[in-house]
Amino acid sequence: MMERLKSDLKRTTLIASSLVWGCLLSAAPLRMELNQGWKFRQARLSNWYPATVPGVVHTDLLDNRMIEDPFFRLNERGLQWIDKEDWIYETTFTLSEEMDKKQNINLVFEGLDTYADVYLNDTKILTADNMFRTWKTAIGDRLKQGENRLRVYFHSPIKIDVPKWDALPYQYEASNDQSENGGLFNKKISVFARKAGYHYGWDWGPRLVTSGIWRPVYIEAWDEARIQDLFIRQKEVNRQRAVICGEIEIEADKEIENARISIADTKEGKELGAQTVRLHKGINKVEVNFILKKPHLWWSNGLGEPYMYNLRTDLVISNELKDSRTQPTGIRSLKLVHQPDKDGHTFYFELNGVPVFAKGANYIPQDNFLPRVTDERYEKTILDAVRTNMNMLRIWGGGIYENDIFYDLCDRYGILVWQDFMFACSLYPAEGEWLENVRHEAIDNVRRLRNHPCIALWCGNNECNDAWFNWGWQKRYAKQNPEYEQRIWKQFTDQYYVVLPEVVKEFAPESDYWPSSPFANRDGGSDDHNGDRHYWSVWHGKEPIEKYNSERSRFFSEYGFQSFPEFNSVKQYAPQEEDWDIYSEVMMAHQRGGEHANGLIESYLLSEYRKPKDFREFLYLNQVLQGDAIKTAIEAHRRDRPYCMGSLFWQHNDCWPVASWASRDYYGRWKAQHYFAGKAFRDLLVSPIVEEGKLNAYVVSDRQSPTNGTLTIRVIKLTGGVVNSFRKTTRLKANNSNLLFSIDLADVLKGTQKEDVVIRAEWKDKDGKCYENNYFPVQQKEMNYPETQIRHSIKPVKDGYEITLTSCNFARAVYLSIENDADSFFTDNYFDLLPDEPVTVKVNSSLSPEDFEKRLQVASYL
Ligand code: BMA
Repeated sequence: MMERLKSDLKRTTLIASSLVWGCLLSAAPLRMELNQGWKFRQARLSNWYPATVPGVVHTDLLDNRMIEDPFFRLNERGLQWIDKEDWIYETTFTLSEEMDKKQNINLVFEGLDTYADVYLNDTKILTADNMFRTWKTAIGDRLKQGENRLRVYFHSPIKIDVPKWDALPYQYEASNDQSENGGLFNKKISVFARKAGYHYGWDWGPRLVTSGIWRPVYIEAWDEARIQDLFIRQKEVNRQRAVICGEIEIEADKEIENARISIADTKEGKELGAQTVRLHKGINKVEVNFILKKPHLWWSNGLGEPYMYNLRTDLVISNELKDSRTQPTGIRSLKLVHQPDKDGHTFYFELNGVPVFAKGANYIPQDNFLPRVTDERYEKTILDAVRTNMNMLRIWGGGIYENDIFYDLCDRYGILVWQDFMFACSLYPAEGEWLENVRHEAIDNVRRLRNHPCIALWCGNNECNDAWFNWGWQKRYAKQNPEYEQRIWKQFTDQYYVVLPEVVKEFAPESDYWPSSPFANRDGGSDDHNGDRHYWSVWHGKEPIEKYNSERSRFFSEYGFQSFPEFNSVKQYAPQEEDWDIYSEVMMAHQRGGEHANGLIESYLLSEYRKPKDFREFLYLNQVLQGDAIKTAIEAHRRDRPYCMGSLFWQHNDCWPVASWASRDYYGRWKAQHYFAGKAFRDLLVSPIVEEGKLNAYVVSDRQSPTNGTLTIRVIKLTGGVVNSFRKTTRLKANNSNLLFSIDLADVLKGTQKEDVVIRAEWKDKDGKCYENNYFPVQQKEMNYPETQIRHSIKPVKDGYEITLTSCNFARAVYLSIENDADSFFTDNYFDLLPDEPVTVKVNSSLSPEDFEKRLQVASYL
């Protein structure tokens, strides 16, 4: 699958040309990857070592056994010297004869992290200072016959930026920069570098400030003319037609009389439009307009097929195919609806005219060492969103503009992307050269991503606006010196209200721009009637979990709750028995919220559950607690539609093994939360809750048409037997939160103690598809869970086993694991067993039946 995906996306040169034109054409642009023969060294020392490109210095040191695994136990601490050194990377290359003959030869770095001087045959050809930009330079007249030497000198980002900090009379806020862990005391210098913020540490991440050629580097060579850029602009899209303008940039090295540029749909094998133009030397902008009648629309996960067109653009000169580019794209209209209504302003996404309730999570980079994230890891990350019924991921501003593959996968699987620009929880020196650098970064990335149908929004930053108004930043500067306050605020407005929106408007005019997340109004903090909201009163604000039920927002773009990874994962980074305590030195090094965060977990846990008996049980219960919390929030947000139209929890993933708000740990293992979220995000949600003494049951439908079915409510004794039951057959309104049942809890319970029952709500579609949910009328520690015995039978099936479990009494949060086999994946886990109602789950495993039986462990909460 990945191979196919990759080849779909490659710029089609010779192969495509030969298919279309029946012969191989030597005129096409050529490309040579420079990923071989690299070596590296510490600039002031002399020994060279083999290097991997793309890569970063930390992983090269690791591969050469010069450092220990940075993620293991306390190793991060001993590696802080690396970012204070300069590093040199070097390779040699020889151009093929064919390439050598071309008129135009460029060297392209898709990413340099970060302060780099590039030398070709000892001449400096490039100076780079932004890891988010693409760096390209013409090298034709600097090439030698035979072997050429390419050298990249990386300056220490610390040595470059500390003097900038020292020179200022004021400091830029950077609340998550762990300068003290890097030995820099209070010098928070991350704001000066256009480099991923999380490299400098975050409240879930280590401080490992990398350097390196982190994305592909290659040489491209061409003659006469070539396609330089391509924008499939969707000017108007509806079910009847799509008005498309292909905006193509052709670079020519001379005047060319007759150049034909055409766009074809390769799936249909049909030309859609063409233009013949005269090309001038330099960049030529050409438009190819066409209309697609009754277009096959692109839909997000859950709403329909994410259909992708394959559009091929050909450049033909004198009957010769000069260049060809295939651009997969989805045709859709997608906009942010932000309009006044009786409560404030709406905030929702409308896809092809349909209001979409956004279900999903916030996404951070998958590793501190970005180039080692494989395509398989990317695919699993996106599929884990699809499998849990998400339709949106927010790429958060303290990381990176993701690799193409991320967006390709989101296109393919129907995951909408909320794209932050890379600024988070900080203030920046946004003026002069620095701001111009940002403008180029924005242009590079908006251009690169604008053909992806998944992109739903460009957002200025993460939390910078709220921090200014609500975290006391503005007041702090005003008190220090009003001139500082004014200067920084002007920089802020220039960046987020002028430069970034200008770039979006110019390069992706149909896309929406939102100044910050969260954001309500200019000149103020976020609120719950307008815009999006980051809700952290549960967790950071220590409010009880049930507060999720009453807090409102038009769109929750963040909320979250922490847990530790499961025991099998903990053993990978903290394998020694002395580590197995949440306050051990090693576990604390992998808890960046510090003792405060551990304290929060403990106090929430003890207010909901009874005290765990040991470390392992603590990890298990912490995960169930996190799952309960996020389930509560998602259900509340969905019940509140259409007032609320989005629920993105914090966070989908981790960048190293750590206690965090993540739903899946660094190794990709699902926490209880991910299972719970998957159920709470299904297209129908049945959600029972006691409100003002009444048991209410809502059925929330994200479907586009009404649904017929039956709601059943059962009050089930924990020891078996039904106390009371209700049934209602009805028609559910489409795209709506439907309150279907509301009866006094006392009448429902018929005198049975709350502690002795579980309330089971089920919705069954007319065609039999079932949705269920359990509701507990009191807190978990108050429940009278009876002792029970969980029986299971195991059946071998393809790629693993099927396990059927039954329990004579109710069993809460049944947890299945395989001792010392962390990679088995259970299709369901941490689920409840109703008395005598079997549940079957599948697990992938290559263990023998005997081994599997022996190592399978079944636990539940008592
Ligand atoms: C949010 C994020 C992150 C942070 C998280 C947890 O506000 O934007 O900056 O990691 O909270 O504190």
